[in-house]
Amino acid sequence: MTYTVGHYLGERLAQIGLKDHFAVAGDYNLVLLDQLLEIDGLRQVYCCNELNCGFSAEGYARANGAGAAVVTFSVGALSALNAIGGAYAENLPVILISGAPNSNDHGSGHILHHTIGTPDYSYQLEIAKRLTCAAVSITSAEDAPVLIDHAIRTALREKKPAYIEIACNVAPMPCPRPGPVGAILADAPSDPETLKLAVDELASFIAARKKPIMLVGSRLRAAGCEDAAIRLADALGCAVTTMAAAKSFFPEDHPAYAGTYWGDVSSPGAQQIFDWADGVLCLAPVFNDYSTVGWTAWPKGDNVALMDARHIAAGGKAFDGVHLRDVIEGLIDRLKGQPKKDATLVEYHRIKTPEAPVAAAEPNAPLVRAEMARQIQGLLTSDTSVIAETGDSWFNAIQMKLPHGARVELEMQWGHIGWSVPATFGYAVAAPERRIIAMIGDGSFQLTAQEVAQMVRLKLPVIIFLVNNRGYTIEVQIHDGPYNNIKNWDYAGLMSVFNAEDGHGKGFRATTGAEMEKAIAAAVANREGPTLIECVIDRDDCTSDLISWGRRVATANARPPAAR
Ligand code: DPX
Ligand code: MG
Repeated sequence: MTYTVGHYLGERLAQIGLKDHFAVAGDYNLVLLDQLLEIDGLRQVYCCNELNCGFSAEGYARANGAGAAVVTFSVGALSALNAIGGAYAENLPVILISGAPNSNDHGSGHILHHTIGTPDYSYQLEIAKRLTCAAVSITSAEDAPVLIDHAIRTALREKKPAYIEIACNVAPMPCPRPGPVGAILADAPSDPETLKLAVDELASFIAARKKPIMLVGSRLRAAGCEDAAIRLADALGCAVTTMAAAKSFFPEDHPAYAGTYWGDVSSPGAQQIFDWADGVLCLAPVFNDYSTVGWTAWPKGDNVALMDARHIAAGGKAFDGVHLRDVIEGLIDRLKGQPKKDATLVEYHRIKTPEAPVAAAEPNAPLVRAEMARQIQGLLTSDTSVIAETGDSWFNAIQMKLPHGARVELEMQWGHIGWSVPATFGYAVAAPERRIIAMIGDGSFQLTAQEVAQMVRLKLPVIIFLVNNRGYTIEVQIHDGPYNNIKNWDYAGLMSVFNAEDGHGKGFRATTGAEMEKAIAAAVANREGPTLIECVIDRDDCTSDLISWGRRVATANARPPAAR
């Protein structure tokens, strides 16, 4: 058998740990898909459309570390690029692979189908360059290995998406086999001198403070430092808060865990202890309008040390070219034998008011949000992953108490409604051993609903809580108008459409606590496919956090233009 460019790409994907890749067929990628099918241990998984294909790969990357989506030129790739923007925002190495025009057509003056109708096909590559950390176009087999390796290596290092387009006639061309995977995994080490200086600075930052606190940020996973953060917390002894988008990046059963710090919508006691601290170690944070609650809670100034994946800023100094994990290890080493700086943890336990468990609602009373959240909370186990969509599902998920090992996935930087359906599909493909729960609003679901059919196809026992509150409730709280009302669907009924003649998905509508409980029992028992539970609640029945946060974000959005 001739070894080809397509094989090279497929083998590299398998080498970096991909067992699956997501695809939508089109004539520019068919031959490439044939080549990829020939790679041992690499399954081809199909999606209903390219936006979903990109988000499926993004969800897969959340569970597996990296993902790949294969699409056709322009009509496919331009849709997938939205999800690639999301992967960039969310720090996930997703490789977008697009079939491309025949190499002989590039520069020929030919006008081709699926293009904008001009003979210049470079526009897709140009767009991809803005949304990825590496974008390459392969029009000859000779150049393929170096270009493929460059794109994949850069994505893995930067934890950002990359783009590879392959001319449709080049995919089956002969190509050498790839070498050891180490060639694309190897990373430049921290600069030892800078590392020492950065650790010195952070050690004196801590030494000069009596009440330090840690803040775990949403880039911590991408920095590969979740375990290191736990050891740093143990070494310091202080309280640890997490940012909303970093939910589950620090174990909530850890004795130092002090809840979600999110300005006015922090979990009980977290804002008070954060404000009481005299120094904050921010681990890989992202401070945007959402995470700072409309710029009202933005930790900055002399008492803040920023510890990013490759960059440290503390005490008015900046250090580049160091890996966060090396910095943390160095710091832990310095803290050895020193008394614990546990003031914030001690104080947190003093001020925290014990939360009363939510009482079960009257079983036959109309379903309310609090009862819905209570029942979902009851489903969480140490092998559960909750994928929570933009909307009040964010706030419901952030308020959950996570048992050790439970994970929450949020897309708070990109915030594309509809993300969670394909992302849940991709996540479930990557982690079939976990209990996977999706929480999705009705408005969001309408964007990407068809991907539930792929969960049916692959018999994935995902549980979807579809919140039917008849509209865009988060938008209602920020700024209401007729555009926030949506056409109602028979969401539970959709499952029979997706099942068709051979599926085993189940759909239920819950209008009371008792109905929801019954539906959950059936969902847990259904191992042959997804179960969608449509939870019917009132249009204004949302978390109080959403109302407070929404008001602050709306105020930030409404700032008038500055005078010139
Ligand atoms: C929009 C949002 O029903 O959830 O809990 O009812 O709000 P809630 P739904 O899924 O509604 C979501 C809706 C319309 N955001 O409230 S958050 C604007 C928006 C976006 N992404 C895309 N288009 C519009 N975030 C792709
Ligand atoms: Mg809604």
